[in-house]
Amino acid sequence: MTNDFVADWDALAETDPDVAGAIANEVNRERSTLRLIASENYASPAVLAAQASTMNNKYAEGYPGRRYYGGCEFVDVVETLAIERAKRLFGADHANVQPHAGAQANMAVFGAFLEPRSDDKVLGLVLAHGGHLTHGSPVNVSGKWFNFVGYEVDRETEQLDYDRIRDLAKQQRPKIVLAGFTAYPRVIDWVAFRSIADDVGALLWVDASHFIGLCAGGAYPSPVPFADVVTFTTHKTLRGPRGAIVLCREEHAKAIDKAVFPMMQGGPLEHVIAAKAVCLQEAMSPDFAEYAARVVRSARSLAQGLADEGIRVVSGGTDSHLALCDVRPVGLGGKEAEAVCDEVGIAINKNGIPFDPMPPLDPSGIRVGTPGPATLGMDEPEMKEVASIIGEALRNRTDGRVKEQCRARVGELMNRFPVYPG
Ligand code: DSN
Repeated sequence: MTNDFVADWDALAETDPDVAGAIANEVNRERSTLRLIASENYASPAVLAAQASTMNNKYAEGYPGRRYYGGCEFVDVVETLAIERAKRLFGADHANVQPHAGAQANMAVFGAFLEPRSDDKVLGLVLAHGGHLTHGSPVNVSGKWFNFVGYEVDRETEQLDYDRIRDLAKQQRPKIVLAGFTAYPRVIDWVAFRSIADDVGALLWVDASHFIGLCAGGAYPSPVPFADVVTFTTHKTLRGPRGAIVLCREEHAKAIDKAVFPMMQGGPLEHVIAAKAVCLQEAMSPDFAEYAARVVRSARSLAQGLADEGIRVVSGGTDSHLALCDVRPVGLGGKEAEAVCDEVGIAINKNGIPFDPMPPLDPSGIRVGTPGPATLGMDEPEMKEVASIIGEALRNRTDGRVKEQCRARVGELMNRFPVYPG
């Protein structure tokens, strides 16, 4: 099989040196920076190649076999492959692979099941405790047009309290119970959520964006057997292109498909859907299961290492790819911690912690994650070293010489585990 047209770097560099230069700088930044942002990863060269294909050029409104344009026979092949692989990988009745991003996948759930500005309620975790902008934030359409009621984690354990969520559900009678979060490190009890939804006759919607790759690799419990609808992004732990997928039970398939197109989106991004098909295939391999296990064990190791450095790990640990940490015990806030880590070549993000007394733009915490380093092959010993570097840098944040040493230690790790080696 040959393809005599492939995306052409030389053509880009000649046509647009400004864009080409920024892309080259980004490759170098990725090669020299340790990626601990829990929602980021490295897509494989095969995934990147599919995205850079001529499927970019094709309009294909509709679904495979039912398009509004001619010439869709090959985009139909990739979209069908993506659909069938998503169904097989997760054991789902139905998959819609067209959402451009997680926010659009979540909008499709609203479109399928809710009337805007009606009494229909959704019960979701508040953003400040690990929810998401699209889970009812007042600045997002989810909170502007839909009626979200927030639950919180328990103040003592900093974990979900299923009895309290059940009580709130009985009081509020939501149409949808939403689980699945962006900064919640622990395992989520899908049986409990299913039973809460059943108790009040609600649908169970899971936003599995953060941990779906771990489910694919068998390292975190899958919500798919329990939920009516599951949305997820494909670029986080699943290690695919930027985009999203909706899985649902057969009875909701028509409503979800209509909500994605034509309600929320127009032409699908078939080059990205091709890349989604590739990442789904990759996620079926034994290597991927080993990867998912490595993500979780190295996150545990990183969390323990940070605790050993005097940083407080929210909820006492992690069962997933991320740890949420309260950095106040080492004498600073999340914003400064992010900046210090950045100076030594470690990318993390500041993050609110449950019941945070500090404001969102200068919160008490940081969020760290291992999907990126685990893709590079790093494991528990490297995460111990990373925790030690972070502890050293944060404690000695005013000492340029120590920070230089920390940067050199990060450089040594990045040399041993190269990003996109040539
Ligand atoms: N921005 C993503 C995250 O970092 O968790 C969620 O959309």
